[in-house]
Amino acid sequence: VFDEVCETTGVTFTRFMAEVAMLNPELSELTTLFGAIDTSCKAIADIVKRSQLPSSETLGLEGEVNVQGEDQKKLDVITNDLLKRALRFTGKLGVLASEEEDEPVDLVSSGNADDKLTSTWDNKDLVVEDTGKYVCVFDPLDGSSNVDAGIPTGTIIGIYEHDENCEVDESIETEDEAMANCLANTLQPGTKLVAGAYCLYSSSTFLVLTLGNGVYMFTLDDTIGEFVLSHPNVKIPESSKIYSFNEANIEKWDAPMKETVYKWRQGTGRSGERYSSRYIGSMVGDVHRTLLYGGVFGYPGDTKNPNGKLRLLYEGAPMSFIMEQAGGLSTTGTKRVMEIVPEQVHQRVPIVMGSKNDIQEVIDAYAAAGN
Ligand code: P6P
Repeated sequence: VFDEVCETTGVTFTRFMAEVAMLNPELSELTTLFGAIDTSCKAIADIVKRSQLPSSETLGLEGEVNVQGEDQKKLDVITNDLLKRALRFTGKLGVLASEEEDEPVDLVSSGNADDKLTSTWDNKDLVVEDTGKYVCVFDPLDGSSNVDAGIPTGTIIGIYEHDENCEVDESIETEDEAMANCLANTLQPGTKLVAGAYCLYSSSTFLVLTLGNGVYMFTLDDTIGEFVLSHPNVKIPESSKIYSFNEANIEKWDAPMKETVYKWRQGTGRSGERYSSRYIGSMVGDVHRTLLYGGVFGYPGDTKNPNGKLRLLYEGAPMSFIMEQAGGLSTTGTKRVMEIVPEQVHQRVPIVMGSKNDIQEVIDAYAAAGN
């Protein structure tokens, strides 16, 4: 998939994707989608950075509550529409189905970015864009509630190939059909992902992706306005001494998870090392640190929320794909996250991901407990 130019630090994301398309003509449509993602991440980074200025128009709440019962922020809606518009410009979109639309929006003929942008705020965090070849699911600004405090936030993206069992075509006449078609195309397990990516808006702006052949990390160079390859072929340390959870919930966790973290705290776990706790409360930031420094990030199930908090489709699966491609593991404790077939678009998944040896210790603890 790649040749040495793709391993050369400093190569721009644009050049990287051009090389991928040249070496893999069948991926040319995918690289076009990533052109839209590249542009979107730069634009969102700028919006987030400027969002706290007094002059900013993006402060505060939109005044609506989304389907999850959460107050949506202006930034959520702006970044959501920005990403949809950028994807639409690829000229590939088949059907955009939204609970907000009376009729399915057939974008193939219009391809016009000024046509009615749809807000999919009934599908909090999720936008289903059916392309001619690909289905994109994404969380446009994960952790957005942290922006006012200057805490890192991110965009998470998963790209699936079209499920051949539900082709998009002009014969789709009703919104129900379009939604059914989209849902069928969307409810694919992580093992079907062709690409997983995230953008991290933090001390630097990063674009991290996998196409199933390793993990490539780009850093935005503001002077040239391009993402440049800073970490080719990222591999997560096999062991580490960092765990990253919201420990306020620890008493409610599953026993194997709880006991493993107790051992890590006391230095009586498999490595005999005493671990440190690092938790940002913003998934993209926590996963990024875990990829680079090693360790374990997770949101386990607990007695109140047996499936934890994070969403399978557009948080758990794409991030698990990246983690596995970097040599890490991602589990519910008893199941590989990437193998779970979604039943609902917003279903949550208990998830623990990170360094291979540490995650194996968790998996073995669940197995020993008979789970
Ligand atoms: P808690 C942010 O709201 C988010 O969806 C993820 O980015 C983050 O990992 C998690 O929730 C934090 O949840 O319950 O620790 O605040």
